Amino acid sequence: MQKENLHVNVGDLHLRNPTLLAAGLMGLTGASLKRVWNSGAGGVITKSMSKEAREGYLGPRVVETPCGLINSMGLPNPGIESMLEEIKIAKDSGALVVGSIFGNEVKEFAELTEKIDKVGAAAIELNLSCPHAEDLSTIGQNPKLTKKVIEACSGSEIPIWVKLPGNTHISNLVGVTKSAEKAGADAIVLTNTLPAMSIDVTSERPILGHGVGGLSGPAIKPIGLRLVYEVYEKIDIPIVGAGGIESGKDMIEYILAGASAVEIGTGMMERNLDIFKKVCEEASTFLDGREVDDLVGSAHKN
Ligand code: RRO
Repeated sequence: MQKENLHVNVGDLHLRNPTLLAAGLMGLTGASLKRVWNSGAGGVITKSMSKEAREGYLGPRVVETPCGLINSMGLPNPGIESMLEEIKIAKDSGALVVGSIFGNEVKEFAELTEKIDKVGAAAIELNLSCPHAEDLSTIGQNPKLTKKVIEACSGSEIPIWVKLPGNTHISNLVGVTKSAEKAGADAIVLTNTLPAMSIDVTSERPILGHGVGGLSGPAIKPIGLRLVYEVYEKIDIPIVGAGGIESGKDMIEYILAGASAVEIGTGMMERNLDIFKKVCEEASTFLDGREVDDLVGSAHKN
């Protein structure tokens, strides 16, 4: 049962509650997307998809830290054509599906957008921020390139969300978000995982096969929160928050900072798939009858 006071809008897109499955976990098959939707998420985001299949990096691909995970998956996915079938399966179960994509060049983003649009996804998330994907990592740090990618995708009928990196100086990040807004983006997603690493003292080598990866989980919540807070004051399009959300209180903090909705990924390790329902129940108790929509950005009030 979805609580009425948790309904939110990210621009024109209505969500039954503010929790979304973050791109990366459980997002490769229709069955897993459907499972997360049936567990109570307000929407589910696919693993980032590319034109051609990718194997990903050599393992180990994930390492645990005291307050989060570091991953360097290497963007593994079976390619857009087979992912379209998975999206259809998830959609047929009633799920609200957001398609996350990345391209090797601007043209590829446009091609992928067209395909996601046609399959009936609710929105597209342009992943401009994988923290360990060489050239791809830097698109979201470059206002001109970000604008180019968004403009190339502007033929889309469905909203375009832009997932940006959190490891950019705030003045640059604000520049990128303004550029994205100008280019027609419908929402900004902050933040992807943050570049990090772990070293094994016995072998005296990095633990991850790729060396460096992206840190997620509670360690990055205060960083994500601050980015949402600072960017909220500078742009007029909605923000989707991501980074370390594990409880209703975490979600409310992001909403007060200025997020209209939040993405949850690593939190599933702690609280399993129940996390979406639990976060909603906890937030609803806290709201005590108030509408969550009314709290967006409230921390900015004098
Ligand atoms: O697949 C990955 O290694 C990955 C991606 Br695409 C991303 O956007 N963020 C991340 O932490 N890992």
